[in-house]
Amino acid sequence: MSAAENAALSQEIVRAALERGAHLAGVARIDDLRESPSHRIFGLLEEYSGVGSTMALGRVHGQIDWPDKARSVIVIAVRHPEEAPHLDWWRDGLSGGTEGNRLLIDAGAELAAWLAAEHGIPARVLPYHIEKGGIFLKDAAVLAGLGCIGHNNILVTPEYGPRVRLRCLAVDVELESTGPTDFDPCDGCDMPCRAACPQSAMARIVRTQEEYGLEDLPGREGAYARDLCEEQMQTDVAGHESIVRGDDGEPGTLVRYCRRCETACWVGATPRK
Ligand code: B12
Ligand code: SF4
Ligand code: SF4
Repeated sequence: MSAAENAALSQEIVRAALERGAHLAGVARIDDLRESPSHRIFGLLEEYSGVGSTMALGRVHGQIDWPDKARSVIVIAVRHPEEAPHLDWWRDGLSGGTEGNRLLIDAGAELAAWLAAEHGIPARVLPYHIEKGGIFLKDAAVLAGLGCIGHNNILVTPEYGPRVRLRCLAVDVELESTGPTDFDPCDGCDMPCRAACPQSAMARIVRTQEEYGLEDLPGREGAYARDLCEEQMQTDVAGHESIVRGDDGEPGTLVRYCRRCETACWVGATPRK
């Protein structure tokens, strides 16, 4: 495939993803991802077993299971606007955990079917959890040109700000990358995202360039304290709502995790009426 054909294929894939329910999409190269900040720093950080992680036997700290033979990932994003908060709520008995995750899983499956049928390219939707073979999705999204990492330590997109959730599909074909972009709304912003945090998780520098040998640190300059954020997640778990599970009618829980650093960002916010 010539370089021009390759670039055209990436653009065609992005269009196909948007037609299948994704609100944003892009392509990143696995070789670039391997060198990206989260993948580089992961093994250097203290081990983490809180919310967002899962048990997997026999794993080594810092282990990433790069998908076999994969050369590129397709990143898809679904928006989670504030006026649809239910998209983000974790319900027992809901396949995918949240309604937003279901939309991502369905869009990913449809895109994989299209890639196989139209181009004979097998694609695998990667798991969410790193421990189950997932990769760091924010880095993939930045490299695919969807946006940048903000002072709130999450992906900020020009269209929807940080109010998106992400998934990746791995393909064995080396596709032209669609990013990165030089979009940077944080430059000069007075950081309402940080002020909104109930745990002051980004109030001071907790990691330094000297310590990690990396310029791109959590919260950009090392200001994101994962342990404080995790404390809020545990508070949110404790404050769950009791529900009846949709799948088997058994008692279950609904958890609304904190997302104040996300919703306080002005970028892509839906104008209030
Ligand atoms: C474990 C996890 C958590 C844990 C630990 C978080 C952590 N950051 O360590 C907890 C439960 C605390 C958590 C909290 C939240 N999470 Co979370 N989490 C994850 C998960 C599963 C892995 C993330 C992780 O461990 N990162 C590891 C460490 C190494 O990196 P990091 O601290 O995130 O910082 C890195 C980046 O900032 C990046 N970086 C910094 N500068 C630059 C520059 C460039 C160029 C690049 C490429 C990268 C880069 O490199 C840093 C390392 O230096 C991902 C899903 C996934 N598979 O990726 C979702 C994910 C990151 N979470 C997400 C969200 C939304 C949240 C919350 C808002 C809670 C919520 N309601 O969902 C908060 C936000 C906290 C915050 N401000 O960062 C979304 C982010 C969406 C977005 N817009 O970016 C993800 C992608 C899941 C999804 N469904 O899409 N999360
Ligand atoms: S509010 Fe948004 S634009 Fe401003 S610093 Fe925070 S993430 Fe960046
Ligand atoms: S998710 Fe909540 S606790 Fe965690 S950093 Fe954002 S505002 Fe702070």
